[in-house]
Amino acid sequence: MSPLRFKPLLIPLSVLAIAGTAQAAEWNMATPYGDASFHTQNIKQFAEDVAEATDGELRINVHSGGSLVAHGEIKSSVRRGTIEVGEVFLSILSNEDPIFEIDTLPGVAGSYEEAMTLWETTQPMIAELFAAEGLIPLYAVAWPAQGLYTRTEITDPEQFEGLRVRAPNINTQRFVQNLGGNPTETEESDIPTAFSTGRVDAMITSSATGNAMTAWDYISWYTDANLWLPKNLVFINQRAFDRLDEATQEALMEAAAQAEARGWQMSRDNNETSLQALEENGVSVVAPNEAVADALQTAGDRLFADWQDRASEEALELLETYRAGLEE
Ligand code: PCA
Repeated sequence: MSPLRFKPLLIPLSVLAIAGTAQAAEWNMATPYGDASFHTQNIKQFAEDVAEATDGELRINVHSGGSLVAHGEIKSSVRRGTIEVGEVFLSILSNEDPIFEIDTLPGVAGSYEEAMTLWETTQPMIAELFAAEGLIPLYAVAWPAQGLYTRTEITDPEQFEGLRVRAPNINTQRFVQNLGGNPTETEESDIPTAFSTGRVDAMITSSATGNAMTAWDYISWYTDANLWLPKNLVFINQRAFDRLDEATQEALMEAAAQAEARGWQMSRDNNETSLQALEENGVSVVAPNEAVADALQTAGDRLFADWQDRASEEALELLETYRAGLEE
């Protein structure tokens, strides 16, 4: 093939100047949750929206379910720039700062409205902590409220004694301990194995994850305890962002804002359909009785007191601001 076949077009300099430095970019994104998760479905839609809004100038390849990077490595991989975009369960970062687990505390935000207000209040501090590491949060979406999945009905707090409970983060593990149980931290994708190998008897998670992980294969009861609504956070590498031209940056941010709004609605809808799916598949969905509710409350109060001891002044102030906002 003649090298002259692709003659460069003669483009006037003035046009080149207008075109700026735009260069198509291809980004990789790692997520911890599988394709059955509404978070992943929302992320895939987000990637499609970005490609469309930028005419393919920015393409995001989504690697779901920890297939590219394990959950615990996602944040550091985005920080290093090995990948450009990541999603994490925000509260797994609690060892870095207790602000990250403010959404896994009982009695703080028990509805979608409150969870959203909590996010709006804490977002600036979270963004600042991320910025210090060269990261930019794009958006966050809450999971449905967390509850307890068990093989038998929980009617008496004594049943928590020694119960081996799967938990998705450290705070939930502490909560299980406060109840008298034995917690194990397990990734969502490892839930079926944890049950089938007899490592756990129960789990704390949402209706959404129970449904996505076909909980009816290993448990029969879901105590819908409305514990808290924890969030996933999607974030990017700042340097990768800086390399984009302004129009692409704007399109990305616009798609992120849409993904946040869409994701919260998906979470509400998914909660409804998941509770239905659980029941249709033979899981009894029940509210805790008074004695169990009291035990959950006591365990929660302890968890909250411990958190207050660890939290920074700034985090405690934000909690106050949040609470004052709810009273308005
Ligand atoms: N599902 C995820 C995080 C919280 C949730 O509802 C999990 O259980 O791992």
